[in-house]
Amino acid sequence: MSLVFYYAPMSTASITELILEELGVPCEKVKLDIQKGDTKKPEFVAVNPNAKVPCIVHDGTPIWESAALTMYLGETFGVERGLYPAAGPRRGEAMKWIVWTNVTLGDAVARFTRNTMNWYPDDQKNAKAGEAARQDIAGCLRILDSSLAGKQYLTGEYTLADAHLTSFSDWLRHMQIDFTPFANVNAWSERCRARPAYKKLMAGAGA
Ligand SMILES: N[C@@H](CCC(=O)N[C@@H](CS)C(=O)NCC(=O)O)C(=O)O
Repeated sequence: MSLVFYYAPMSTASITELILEELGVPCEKVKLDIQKGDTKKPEFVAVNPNAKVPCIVHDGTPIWESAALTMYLGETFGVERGLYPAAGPRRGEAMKWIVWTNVTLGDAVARFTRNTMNWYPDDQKNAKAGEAARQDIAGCLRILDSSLAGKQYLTGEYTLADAHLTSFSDWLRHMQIDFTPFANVNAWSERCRARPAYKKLMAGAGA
């Protein structure tokens, strides 16, 4: 088995890094420096034409998109390790949360970032769009909060869907999004962040 993982610190690849750490699957890690243009180099674009991380090459097949990676790695390595549901309704639930993270929450977060963060030029920002996005993020957190009521994790037991959303939600914290009104989200997040795999990655953050 050969598994190559292309990543950059403090990027979307952190999600896949946590998934691989939870799974404990041996892989060759290739660190790219986005600022130095590594993702745009022809040798990487030949692997991922989107020129983005995360990307894996599993037994010669390139796979990209963090949501696809969590589901693929979960199906391939996670079921036997008790970290991803076998095919059936519970797997459907895990997939629902993984895709929701990237598509629904991800869209609101992308709009919020683009319209409020100081690394985008002011003339490309729209304050009303930024405020609408902030409210959409709060709406997503409300949905998450009520879905977690009476549950330890998204689908009952901890799965890679929890890891995926936990890693993504670190980005929300980084953007100073306040989780405190969402008690269930807070408690769930603390449980996920107490896991050895998460703590290990945080201890070496930026490596
Ligand atoms: N939808 C993709 C997004 C990946 C993405 O945007 N990656 C960024 C880092 S956060 C990247 O590699 N950017 C490289 C560049 O801009 O050159 C996913 O979920 O995997």
